[in-house]
Amino acid sequence: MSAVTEGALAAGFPSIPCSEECLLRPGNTNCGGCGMSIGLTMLGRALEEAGEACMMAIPACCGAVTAGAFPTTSYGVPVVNTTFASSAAVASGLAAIRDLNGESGQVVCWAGDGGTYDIGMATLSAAAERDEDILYICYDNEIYGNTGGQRSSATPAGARTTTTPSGKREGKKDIVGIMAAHGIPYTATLSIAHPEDFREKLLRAFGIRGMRFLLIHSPCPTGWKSEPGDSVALVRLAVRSGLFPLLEVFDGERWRLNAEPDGSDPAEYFRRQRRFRPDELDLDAIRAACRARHERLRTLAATFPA
Ligand SMILES: Cc1ncc(C[n+]2csc(CCOP(=O)(O)OP(=O)(O)O)c2C)c(N)n1
Ligand code: SF4
Ligand SMILES: [Mg+2]
Repeated sequence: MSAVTEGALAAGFPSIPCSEECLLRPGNTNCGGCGMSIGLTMLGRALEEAGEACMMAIPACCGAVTAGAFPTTSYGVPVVNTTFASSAAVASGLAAIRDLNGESGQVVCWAGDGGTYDIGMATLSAAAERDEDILYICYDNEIYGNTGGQRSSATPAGARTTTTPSGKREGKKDIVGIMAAHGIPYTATLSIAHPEDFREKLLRAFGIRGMRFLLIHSPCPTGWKSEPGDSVALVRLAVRSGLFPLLEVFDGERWRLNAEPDGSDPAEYFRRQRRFRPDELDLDAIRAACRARHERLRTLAATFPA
């Protein structure tokens, strides 16, 4: 733990008001069009709106590099950089210290898909099982972005990465189903293309005690081989075509679907990213899978409503 973090912990939660000091400062080194940057900015605004202090635990990922070189930082809140495997455990410890000190505020674990779906899964599952009072947010760019774009278990089938040069064979792991199966108070998916829904879910999550898990679909122009200016349009298309459903699960039992596909063709989503070869994809099977997934979610939401 760094001297800065120790000092921040000793002094209690930060007194930095978000109105003067935003969570993600300008001038950071994130790529243009990075969905993570937009997600962090939206998180900062929601914290400001709710008047919530915040401390973050960030494992190895692009979000860790965002901080920059000590003693400067691009974050306006205290951050503990953790190993991949320990981020949810470190966040649990920060929450325990917060509670022992009688402090308030959000302990946010901000992690990539590699750190969530793969390497941090053991401590994430353990924190969920203990129902730790932390807000775990996974920004899912569907690759190990920071190390040049290797496949993770969040990489969709067909995507070319440095370790799947002919396209990944397996589909995405169902992380939402896995987290909901822990019975945690709140699980939700968010898109930076749906800012009102994004804001509402963050505010809802702040108001819930216990383990909360949010999954953000996070475009990565560098790894997706897409145009930076296309980032928001791409993830909007993912929601509209049914590739990335927006949903909430309460206590692992009650389901709510927040958006219906509008008939947009997933083919357009694949066409605009050079990580895919649309002619090699079975688009009819993908369309059918999207329809089937939404049918199942509609049934869950109707049978077990939130
Ligand atoms: C145990 C361990 N293995 C590998 C690395 C190297 N490493 C650092 S960041 C990273 C990629 C992280 O991917 P993800 O969690 O998806 O975040 P992203 O980089 O995409 O933002 C890797 C493999 C590491 N720091 N620790
Ligand atoms: S590599 Fe991707 S996730 Fe990382 S900073 Fe660049 S755009 Fe963002
Ligand atoms: Mg990633």
